[in-house]
Amino acid sequence: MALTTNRAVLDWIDEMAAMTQPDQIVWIDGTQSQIDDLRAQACATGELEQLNQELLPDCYLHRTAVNDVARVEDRTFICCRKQEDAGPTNNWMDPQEMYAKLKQLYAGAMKGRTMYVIPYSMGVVGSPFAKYGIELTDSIYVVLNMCIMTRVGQAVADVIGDDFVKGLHAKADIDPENRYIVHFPEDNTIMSVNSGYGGNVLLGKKCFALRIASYLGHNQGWMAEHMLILGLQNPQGEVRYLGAAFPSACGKTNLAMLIPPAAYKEKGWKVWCVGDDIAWIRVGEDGRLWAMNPENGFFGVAPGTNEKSNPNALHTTEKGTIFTNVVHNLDNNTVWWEGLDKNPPENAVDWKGNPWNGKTSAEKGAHPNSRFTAPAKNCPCISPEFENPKGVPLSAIVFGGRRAKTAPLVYQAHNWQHGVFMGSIMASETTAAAAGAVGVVRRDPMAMLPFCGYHMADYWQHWLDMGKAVGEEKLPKIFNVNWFRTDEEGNFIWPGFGDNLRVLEWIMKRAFDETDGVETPIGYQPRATDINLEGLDFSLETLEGLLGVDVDLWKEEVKGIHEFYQKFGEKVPQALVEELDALEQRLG
Ligand code: SAT
Ligand code: MN
Repeated sequence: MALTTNRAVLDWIDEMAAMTQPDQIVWIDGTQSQIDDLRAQACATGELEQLNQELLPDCYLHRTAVNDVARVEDRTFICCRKQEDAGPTNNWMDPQEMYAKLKQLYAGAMKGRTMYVIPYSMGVVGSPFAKYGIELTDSIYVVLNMCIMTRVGQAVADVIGDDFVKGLHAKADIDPENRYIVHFPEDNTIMSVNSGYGGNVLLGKKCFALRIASYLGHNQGWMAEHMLILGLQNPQGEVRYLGAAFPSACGKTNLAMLIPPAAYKEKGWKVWCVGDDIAWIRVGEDGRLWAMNPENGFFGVAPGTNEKSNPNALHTTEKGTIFTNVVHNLDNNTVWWEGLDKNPPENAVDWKGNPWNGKTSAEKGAHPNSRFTAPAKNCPCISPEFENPKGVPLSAIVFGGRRAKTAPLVYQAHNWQHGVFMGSIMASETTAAAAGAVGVVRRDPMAMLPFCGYHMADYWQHWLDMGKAVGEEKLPKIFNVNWFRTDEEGNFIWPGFGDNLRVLEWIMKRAFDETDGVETPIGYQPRATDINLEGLDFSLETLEGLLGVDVDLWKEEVKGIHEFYQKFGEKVPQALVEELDALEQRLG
């Protein structure tokens, strides 16, 4: 039974069904009995495996096809009418041409299968800042993941209007040669085919909440950003919020759920998680920037998550969680991944579905981009503001990436314009979150390179315009961090994880003018003695090294930025060109 009588919705579903020809159509109301039923069906076909219900209640395991384990940026398209609106960093094809191509791939793709209709909301249902979508999919795995990651069901169908985001997903043959993740921003439409992997198929996430939403935000005066949101509670009990943009698999989930080092915890410091991946940012009634998390769960990287690195994430995954491409421990029917503990199972199945012995196998058991999909409400440090439709006011924005050299532990922008420049020149080593080489430094402005739904230079201008609209007084202060500097042997120098709070403390003090900063060629920095090292075995000298700005490396960096900006030609905002010139001058 359809959950709505909305003609626009029903007509579109009819059209998609005529093309894909499913045997039946099932509406997803998100009720427990329906979810139980779908889980049972998926277990019967092997799509899911039920895990130990005593140790991991309501938890399931899924393995994707071996060729389908990450986002595919080279097969991701922004199809707007004019190519120049997509810009040089997006793949583009003429919308009519792309629709025609996809039509062939979707033709009869759901024959013998069920089409599930998922009405979902990004944001709290009914709130003025929520946006609605419908995803059609022939995958139960997608349905169950969407039921964790978004708000699904009748309540959404009741409020959905004509301007919903249309999303069509068909697994088809999981053929990598015919895999397409396509966005038609001018039509509010997303089409995904031949994949079953998270970022390619959970269409509410990167496709809607970043690519389509960034396009909408540009037109409507708000922002969709690849940012975690956290609240930092100080010993006075005051909670101050920041948003932080890091590329995929660079520790957003870990930072968002950080547990303070013992010396901080005793004094009353605490981190509250509002979101770990996506922030929608608007100008609030008080004229400040407010950020809300449109998602309802976490799609986090499993490897490296452990009792020490992120106990909150680990506890979040103890119930109601779907694990994808991790190790299946057959002795107790639980899961394992590299970096969980030092005790890999011997009687296990690896992410490819092959027998695996953690003691003797030379190969990794879990895929480096293996994931958990876990409900936000499970998180022990979920913010009391998580369900607040307006979100939280931002006092700071933090950019960061993985850089073995060049970028210091932390520095602060002179002002908003300089901060936008800092975001635009972000660079990071690539990770397993996307198909392709890992560990190559590439420019990833605001961590949005794979997610910006329009021309990147227009996006930078939008940041500058938002700054103008708000005014310097009320704007969050902008910072850059790098937890990933390495020594000669390639070891990380900074301990990271909970100790990152030591840097966040300085950031918040600066945001509230409670400490001074030292002027350097790239921005304001703390003195080594300004970072509290209490309870940490870390020398001031090493910290000085981490804060150091190597002028020669930075001159090289400037050359790279010039080259990068050239890609965008005349479109680079003049303000950013001026910032680059000023940086060059300060470096001498
Ligand atoms: O695979 S996702 O795009 O959902 C996660 C990520 O790469 O950030
Ligand atoms: Mn992400």
